[in-house]
Amino acid sequence: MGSGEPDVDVLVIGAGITGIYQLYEAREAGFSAVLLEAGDGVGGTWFWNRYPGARFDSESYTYGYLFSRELFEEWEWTEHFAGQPEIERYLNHVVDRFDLRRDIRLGSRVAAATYDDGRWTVRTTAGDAIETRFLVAATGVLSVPFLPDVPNRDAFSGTQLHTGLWPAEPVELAGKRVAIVGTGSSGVQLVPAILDEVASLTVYQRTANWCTPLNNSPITAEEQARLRADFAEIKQILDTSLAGFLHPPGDRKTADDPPDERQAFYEEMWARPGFGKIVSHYLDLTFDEDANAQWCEFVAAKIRAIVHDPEVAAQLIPDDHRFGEKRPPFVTGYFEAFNDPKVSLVDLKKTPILSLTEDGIETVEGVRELDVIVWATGFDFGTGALARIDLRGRDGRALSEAWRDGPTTYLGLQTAGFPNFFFPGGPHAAAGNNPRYNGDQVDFVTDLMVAARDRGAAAVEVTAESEDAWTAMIDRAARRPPSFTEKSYYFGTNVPGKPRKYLLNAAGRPKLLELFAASKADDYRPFRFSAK
Ligand code: NA7
Repeated sequence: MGSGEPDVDVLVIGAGITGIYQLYEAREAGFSAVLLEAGDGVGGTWFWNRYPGARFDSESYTYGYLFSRELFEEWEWTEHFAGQPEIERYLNHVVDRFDLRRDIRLGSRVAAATYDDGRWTVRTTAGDAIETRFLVAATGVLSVPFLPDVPNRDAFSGTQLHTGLWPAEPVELAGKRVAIVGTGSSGVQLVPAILDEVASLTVYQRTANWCTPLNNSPITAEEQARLRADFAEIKQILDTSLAGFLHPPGDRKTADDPPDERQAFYEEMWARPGFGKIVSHYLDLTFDEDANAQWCEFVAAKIRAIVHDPEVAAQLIPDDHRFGEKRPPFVTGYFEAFNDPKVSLVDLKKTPILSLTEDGIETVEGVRELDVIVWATGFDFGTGALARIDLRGRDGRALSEAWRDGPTTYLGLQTAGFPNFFFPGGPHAAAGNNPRYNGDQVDFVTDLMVAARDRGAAAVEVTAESEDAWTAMIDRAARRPPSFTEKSYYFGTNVPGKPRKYLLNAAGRPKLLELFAASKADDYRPFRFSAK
């Protein structure tokens, strides 16, 4: 190793929304680039999560790319919150529109990557090796499905599926007795989507979630025209907003409205699309316990009004966390589904799963016979994908070793001791609408690679001091409201044995943008450029 030029300047891992953009940006910056993708198609999250009902809960036009006005104008999303098939079509369109496919190798899973002397040698599970100057892991935060350790998993003779690994070929659910384990964003989307076709549906719920309506609708021709005309303004708002949404921020606190106006405001929020009901809510919603409790009571009353059986309604109302303490799911017809006699709810806190049997799921109440079990049990969030690659930086140090107690990063995109290695969209980055801050990171990573090239430096690496400062700030900020709490998988809580470390960017997107700008203005002082 180390002699001659590497095979490529930039190797990107993962053809999700971040990786596709990174490939585009690397090429625009004049780098030779290749992208390795484990799946048989592009789309990342939107390739793998093809379960019925999978869809955006950010507005489609705020989630898609903004780097090309032509792309924005020519692609017509059909719904304010597009479904998975349309999203997958969009990402394929982008790849073709910008001629990216020639540099994408599908079915190519990266097993290992080793740094030495200003370059990375990347090895695939098929045994191929590629040398690259820069390595960008756009491997995502929700890309490694988590399966709970249930006794006798293999004893079940029916079909088992995970929402995050849904097969490309149609899954026969018609007339089947189906169980869904897990009631996070995926589970609650799936329930109403398959209700009509199945013979019975049993929902295994460990924790009830604060679900509120998505309020999706088709985009009218008039709205399409307005979106096109407003591109510059939309981009400006999205590029400067706190969390990457178009929704206007709230402007008053709960107590500023008298009780009757407050009820009217809550109704207005309930009718808002998607994250509008958080972004545009009372300012103290997630800061003030009493303000939060009042909204929770409003949502609970809605659930009681929708669900006919009071006992079932009570089970569907969270009793162990505030609104916003965990990532709130958005739903279409979820609570209504429980009025269908073929749907039943099992409370896993009262009746935990004991094991699988040949015929179904066994709890203390006996065996429920099933044909299909869907695990909607989430992901090894944040670090899962990187942990599964044998990454070795300077002196052969393994990333898994460096991150034994949780990730340490600078701006959620690089870690000391791993030169020329970047992970936009990874741990310590997430701050709202994913593609917006991931895109910010890709822009910065590309600038940094260009800066290294311009200086004739073979290696660029964040200093330990910069990394320590950012990581300490994340850990500190994670303890302050209105952050998610340790009940959230954002702390790794759902995966046994995982360090309890905050995996989002608790400082938010403005801080990220501020430090990108400061770093550039300061000649990239948080980084060290070197000959190897
Ligand atoms: P989530 O939000 O992590 O939800 C996973 C669900 O699975 C949740 O209800 C969990 O209950 C449940 N779960 C997890 N482990 C178990 C075990 N061991 N037994 C029973 N139930 C379990 O994943 P999703 O796929 O729904 O959503 C992921 C993201 O996609 C979401 O945040 C959005 O960004 C889109 P728990 O609440 O932990 O008690």
